[in-house]
Amino acid sequence: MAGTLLSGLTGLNGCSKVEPTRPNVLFICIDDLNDWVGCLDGNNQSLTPNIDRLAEEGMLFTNAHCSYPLCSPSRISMFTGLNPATTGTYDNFLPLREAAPNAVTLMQHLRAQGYYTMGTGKIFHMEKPDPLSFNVEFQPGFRSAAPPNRPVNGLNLHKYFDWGPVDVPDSAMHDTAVCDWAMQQLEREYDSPFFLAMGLFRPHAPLYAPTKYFDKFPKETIQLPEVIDNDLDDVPQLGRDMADSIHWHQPVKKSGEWKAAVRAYHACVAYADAQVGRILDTLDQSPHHDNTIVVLTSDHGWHLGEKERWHKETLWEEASRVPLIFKVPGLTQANTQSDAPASLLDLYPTLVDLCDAPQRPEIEGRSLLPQLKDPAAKRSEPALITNGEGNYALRDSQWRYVRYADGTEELYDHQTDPNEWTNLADSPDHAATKTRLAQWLPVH
Ligand SMILES: [Ca+2]
Ligand SMILES: [Ca+2]
Repeated sequence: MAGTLLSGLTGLNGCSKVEPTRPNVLFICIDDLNDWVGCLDGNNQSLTPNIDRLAEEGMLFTNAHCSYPLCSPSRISMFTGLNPATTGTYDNFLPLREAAPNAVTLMQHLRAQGYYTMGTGKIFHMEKPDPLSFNVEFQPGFRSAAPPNRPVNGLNLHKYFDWGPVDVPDSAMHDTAVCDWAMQQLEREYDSPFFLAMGLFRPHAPLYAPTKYFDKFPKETIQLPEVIDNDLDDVPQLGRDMADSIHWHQPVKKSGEWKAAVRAYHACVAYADAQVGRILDTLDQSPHHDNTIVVLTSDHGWHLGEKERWHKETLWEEASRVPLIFKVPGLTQANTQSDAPASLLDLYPTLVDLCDAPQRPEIEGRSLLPQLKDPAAKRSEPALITNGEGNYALRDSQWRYVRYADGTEELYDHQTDPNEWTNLADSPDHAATKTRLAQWLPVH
């Protein structure tokens, strides 16, 4: 990789000694953001001008997936480069250093290579600090303002499962303070390359955001996600159990709150996008703008009623697909896209390549450098998604293949069925496709 990002340094006395300048990294991780962003095709009412701008300036991976559709397992996997099945991380309760005591996180590895590493907001679950990863961490020490008289939606299903506007300025929001701190770090000078991770909590529930973001989405214009009746009829029992692990869909439907929830999700995404705009503007005006890689992603998606599901933790597209954008000065071309399958597991080896650090042998992801160099570069390896022990999905350019722990299956053809409505797993016509994909399942 050496040589691409490089601005050379001219030595003293006219002697031209060219030394590679390792790039900085600004890593933006948004919580529970699915494909409802303008630059992807998840929902055409999304308002995300700043995320879209980053996609226009860099490369967008249109078929990127988390390795686990839940906060902590996804983040542990992303930052250790290890599959959830390798570390046995299947819930939000096992912290990083218990799940993987010997793991060297991406930040820890870059730090050992001379990077100055900084983190703010939600990087690991519950904003748990990790002094081995970061030279410095900052948390604002307050939670976002919430509306009075909760639950606003009247449902009383869970304290987080609520939505509505809050009549406060952006400064009353936790993510605004996180972004303020990250912006201050970009305005400083450094003696070494830096890695700055900023974790935004919205659009994680509760779906509260300042009123002005709700005002962008007039109630009467809101469209519900496209769903069909009886979609779960051709889904194996373990999949139906995942969809119904929390019984929220019928109460949402009966209460008439579905549109309000969709509106609130859009509003929270728009609020997060505004923070992305602030940090990108700050980077553009900073001394680091020519030599800073920007990566933006989410830890997993979110269902808003598709497959009668709310929340995450399923093996379907809504829970696994995430935005993934790279802007790499001197490497990525503006406004390019890759439709090769990509996994958040790939971020570790990709950033190691881009930062000219040595790869670590235990890492299970695969570098996306071929795609960053050539957006048309193909990749036969599908993205692997785990949800609970022994339950997997594989997603390639055309197919989603799901195999549950009891051997039951689903197969969806995204060329003809982007909503994953028709399970083709029992069709003999597709036996070869299943066999080809199944070779990528983890071996126990
Ligand atoms: Ca999350
Ligand atoms: Ca179906």
